[in-house]
Amino acid sequence: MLSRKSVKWVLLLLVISMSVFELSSSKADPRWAAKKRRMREKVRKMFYHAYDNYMVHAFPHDELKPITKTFTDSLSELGNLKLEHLPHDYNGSALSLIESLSSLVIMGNNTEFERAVLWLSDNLKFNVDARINLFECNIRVLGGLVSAHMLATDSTSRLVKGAYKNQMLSLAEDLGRRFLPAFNTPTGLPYAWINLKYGVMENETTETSTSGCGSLILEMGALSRLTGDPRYESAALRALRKLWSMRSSLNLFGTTLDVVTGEWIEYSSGIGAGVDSFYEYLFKAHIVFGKEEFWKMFHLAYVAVQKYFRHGPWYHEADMRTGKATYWQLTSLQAFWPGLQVLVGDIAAANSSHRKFFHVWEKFGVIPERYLLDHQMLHPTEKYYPLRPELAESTFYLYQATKDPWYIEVGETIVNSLNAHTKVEGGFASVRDVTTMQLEDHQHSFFLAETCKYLFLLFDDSFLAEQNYIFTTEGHPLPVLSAWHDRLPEAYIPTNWSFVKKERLVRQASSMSLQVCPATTLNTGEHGGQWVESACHVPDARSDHRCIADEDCGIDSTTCRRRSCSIAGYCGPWLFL
Ligand code: DMJ
Repeated sequence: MLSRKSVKWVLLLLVISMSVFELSSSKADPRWAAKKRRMREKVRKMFYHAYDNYMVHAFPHDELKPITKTFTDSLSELGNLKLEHLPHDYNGSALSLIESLSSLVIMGNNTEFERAVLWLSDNLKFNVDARINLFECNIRVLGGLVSAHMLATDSTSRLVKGAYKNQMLSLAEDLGRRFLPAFNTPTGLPYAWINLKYGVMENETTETSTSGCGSLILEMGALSRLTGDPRYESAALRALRKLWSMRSSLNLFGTTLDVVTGEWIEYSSGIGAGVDSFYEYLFKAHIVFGKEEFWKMFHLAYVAVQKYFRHGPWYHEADMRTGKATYWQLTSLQAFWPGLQVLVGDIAAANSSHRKFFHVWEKFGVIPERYLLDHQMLHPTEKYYPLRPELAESTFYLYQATKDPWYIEVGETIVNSLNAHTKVEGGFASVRDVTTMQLEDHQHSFFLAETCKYLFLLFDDSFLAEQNYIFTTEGHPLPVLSAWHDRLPEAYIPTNWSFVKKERLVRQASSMSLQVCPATTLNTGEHGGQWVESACHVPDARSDHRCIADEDCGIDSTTCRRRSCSIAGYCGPWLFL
């Protein structure tokens, strides 16, 4: 099994591989550098086309309708498929502006960031009679505000002196307080819906999703750390622990459940809709809060996903009780998974799945919401593409880990498709049907929060130079702070990696050949320093490859994966191979 020690290695290797390629590959090549600059400017233009149109035609309402150049107050509609209990007197919460805050900072527009922060400080109110989806409001609004607060108060003096008096945090706290009644259930699992003014409504549905109650910990945890009020983190943690206790003997979860009885409703699940960010937050919470508990949960859950859902590079759904495959479907949300795998260090697996998702993008020009793998056809009612970010997100992570210029080309294809198929005079429109490219009058806020941000970061990651960040599931950066960790594991501290600096590093083959290990030229090589060796390679403790425990085995030089000790006592390939 992959031990705690192994994950340290995996993370260590990931960061090494990032630094290795930073020194050696496309960045150093002037043609790629010029292309990246050109593409960065293209993405910046896309962002401002979306943002400016929102500000002109929709602000302070929630989202832009780019075709009719009007607005929708969609915060109350998010996740509300049947559009039930819609408010009569709700005029929006400037959702797209909140979602744009961290993107503005990443693109270096501090003036607009400040303007937005000051406007929100004076005008945003949560005391509104609107029934909202806890998960959506948490990732978009609470996450947007908490992240903006941290960006406003870091050491870079982004805001004019004296202009900021923690208003984003006060707003976040006000919102967080309004979330708390949702957790008042016999199980501690929160209701999926809450009225911001009146709390949980009478006869409210008790059905929620796994991601709905399992991916609140980053935003609510950060809110507690920032305010000193432990209630937010405790509520999210209690819900997460309850959810964890509901796993099957195979360490699998369902997709929907009842918050009052604590029983599963839908036993089938995968890594897409209704579950995706649950896995993501187990791992990211481990990085942000340094808790061993999150790692242990993630590890077991990840192994179960790889065991029961994975079919080559594809992921299907399975019944949590039996592990038997249920639905063989590709969904566009699944495309985030390779990005998470990069963070974990499972880069070869990430690369092969990402490649498949990209092929689907190439085939249709964008990614359809659902594709039936067993029938090789589009789902009859889910042929849409609502400007989702997941493929761009994974492309960004894979480029960070490998610095392989192939991912720059992938990004270029994504940018070109978005401009060719979804750009209209009044912004960017969702695709209703990928077979006809007929458009729909909706620019989702995550286009500003995530799609444009990840594309920008793919071509220009200077924002990441001084500080480590974890991006929430909505793409809002939270700095990784040692003060938030119980104990910062030594392997995470870059100053301990002196051996990396000594070596002259060169780039290896393109990931098109599936060789994704960063390479290093060692001075001891037979051709005077030309011997190319993987920088991931850590030899086994004994040269005969015998072992007693996983710790005796090093890192495989071609897959960059931790080797494990077999029952027969030999170091072999890593568990996930
Ligand atoms: C975003 O709101 C978040 O990434 C969420 O976790 C699921 N996906 C949408 C965008 O596709």
